[in-house]
Amino acid sequence: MYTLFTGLYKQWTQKEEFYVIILGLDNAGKTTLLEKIKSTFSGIAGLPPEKIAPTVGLNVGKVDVQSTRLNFWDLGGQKELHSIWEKYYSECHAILFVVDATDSERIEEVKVTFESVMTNDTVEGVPVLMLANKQDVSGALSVHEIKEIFNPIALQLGARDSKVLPVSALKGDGVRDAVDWLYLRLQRNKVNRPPVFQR
Ligand code: G3D
Ligand code: MG
Repeated sequence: MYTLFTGLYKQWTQKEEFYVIILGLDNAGKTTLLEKIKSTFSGIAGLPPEKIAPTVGLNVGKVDVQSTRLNFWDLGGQKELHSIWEKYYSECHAILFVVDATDSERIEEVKVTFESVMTNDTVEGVPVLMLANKQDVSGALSVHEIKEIFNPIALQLGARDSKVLPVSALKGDGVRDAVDWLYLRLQRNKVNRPPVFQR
């Protein structure tokens, strides 16, 4: 009886947790996005943009969506740090890949980087959300244009969930939709990547 109750108690009080890694080149807007996700979902103001320094290590953010905890890991984008990304692949439940849609000069570099992430066996089956960031800037590449560029790579994604959404991490436009999309996909992919439970 005691074990039944403690079991039930655990079920009621434990929170499902998922880990989402935020990847992309340096300057894509990853840290700005993380701060916006935190302020959108916790109601507490995040760091103002002028206080955001280039990420050297790791920035983390926790937000609760319904009764689920989402932990975001913003990994530094500089090339030298890409080898660190791999260490997080096996533990992540989803990937947010941020693209600076105003920087068409670096699109080739983005493609190479995205492809190397996607072809890594450890992230097989993990839902991937690509964000076409900086949509507040006129002339930014649209979701349609980004899709055209990345379609050949998307074919390699196989049956996994993937999507491209427009956002402005700075203004917050599209940020809630992006996290909502992730939340649903994380739930749907539970059989492949079960959540962790922590009290
Ligand atoms: P990173 O963490 O991917 O390296 P940051 O990128 O979050 O540090 O952002 C890099 C620069 O892009 C910052 O500008 C930031 O304000 C800007 N930025 C991020 N998201 C957006 C966006 O949605 N719209 C616009 N217009 N700018 C954005 P600075 O000037 O501080 O380098
Ligand atoms: Mg950063």
